[in-house]
Amino acid sequence: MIWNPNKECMSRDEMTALQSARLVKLVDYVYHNVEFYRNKMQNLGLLPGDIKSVEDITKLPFTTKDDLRDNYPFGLFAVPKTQIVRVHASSGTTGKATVVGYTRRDLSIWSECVARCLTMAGVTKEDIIQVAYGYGLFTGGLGAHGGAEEIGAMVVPMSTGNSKKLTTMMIDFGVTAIACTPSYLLHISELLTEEGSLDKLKLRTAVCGAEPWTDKMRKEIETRLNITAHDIYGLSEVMGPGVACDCSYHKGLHVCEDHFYPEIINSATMTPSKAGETGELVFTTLTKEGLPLIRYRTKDLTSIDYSVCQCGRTSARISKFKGRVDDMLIIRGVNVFPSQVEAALVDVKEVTPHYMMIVDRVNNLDTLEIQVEINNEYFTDEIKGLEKLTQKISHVINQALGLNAKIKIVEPQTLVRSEGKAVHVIDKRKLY
Ligand code: DLL
Repeated sequence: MIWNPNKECMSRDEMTALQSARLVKLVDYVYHNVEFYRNKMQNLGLLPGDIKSVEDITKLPFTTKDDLRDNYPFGLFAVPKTQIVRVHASSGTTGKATVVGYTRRDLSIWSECVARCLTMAGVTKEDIIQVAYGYGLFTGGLGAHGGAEEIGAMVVPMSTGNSKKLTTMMIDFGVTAIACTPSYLLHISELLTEEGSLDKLKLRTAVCGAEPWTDKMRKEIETRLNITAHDIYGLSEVMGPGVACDCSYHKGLHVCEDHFYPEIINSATMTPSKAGETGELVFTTLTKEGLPLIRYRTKDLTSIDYSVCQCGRTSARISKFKGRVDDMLIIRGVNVFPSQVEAALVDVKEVTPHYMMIVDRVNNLDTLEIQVEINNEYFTDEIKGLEKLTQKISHVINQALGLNAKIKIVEPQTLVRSEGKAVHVIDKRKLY
């Protein structure tokens, strides 16, 4: 088991050799099993034999979220549906989800990667771990769950939505580890303080991710709860949580490089960035069977450090994320694109496509208000049936985003028109 903390780490040369061997196999696999990649490679005049090592990776085409959307739902799967044992899905840019399929082997590798991350956070089979990421199509809940079971910890599959029950069980069960978003953990810390139960807490460690957070926020969580907190990264298209995680030195997130080959590119020129430079993170999945991806553009901005970590691990480390290349927002752990709101509003005849999303953080929980302009035809001195219309839009938005938003209908011509690129988002959240 590679995640065993006593296992010796590979040298850089050994890792590169393993990655090259796996890449060669992968390219042959996608060429023969995924029409999309076969076509792309043929258009570039590439044959599988042209890729001999990771040094040749730049010859290969990129893959984007749009490619997944255009091949919705299962068009990029490399195996027949009978070999897929689970699917997860994440928001697409304009409403259609991106669907990810896993074979039994994919699930087993996923659990191992998460297990490595939990091990970095000090989780062992002695722990009782609450998984408070959402279970369902989102990869957080079931992903963290699989890794915790792999380690043999006692898993409490809380999911999200009932904080009172979570704090009660945390105390009653003597929970020692938790996996959830960092903002939610801050919220939980406030609840525990209000309840006066901090001194009954057995919690030691937390594995937080799915949204950006800073070292300052980590220290705040650690101080409030008297625990250590670790940053876990992942994205559904590539796998889910467990692609990378930080160790107790918190000097970047160790990438599970034997399964996910990282590159940093300059997204303006689409060329590799210089060593240590910040750019867009790109992953090639080296071992996935269900939905293998070649040079998938994550849109996340970071840099890579290949030096050996103080913890002794030799795996490449990505720095904490510095933002995104696109306009994706993460609200309560849910990925939201403004274009999804626009696409949903087009179907509501009573309103115009002018809207403004106001994102804030109250008591460490994200809030979303969407202001929508009523259509002139439906506007009189008082907007008729305002309550009903608000409910209708709330429903449409909830269906589109998978998230509740407060809807505020405003008079025609109220929202600011932009002369340049339209501004649809005011994000008041402060990442401290
Ligand atoms: O958020 C998977 C996940 C679940 C990761 C639980 C960690 C814990 P998606 O919903 O597809 O998957 O969202 C992926 O979320 O491209 C980043 O922009 C952002 N993200 C994920 N983890 C982190 C992190 C899951 N630790 C997108 N720091 C990614 C900053 C993160 N951003």
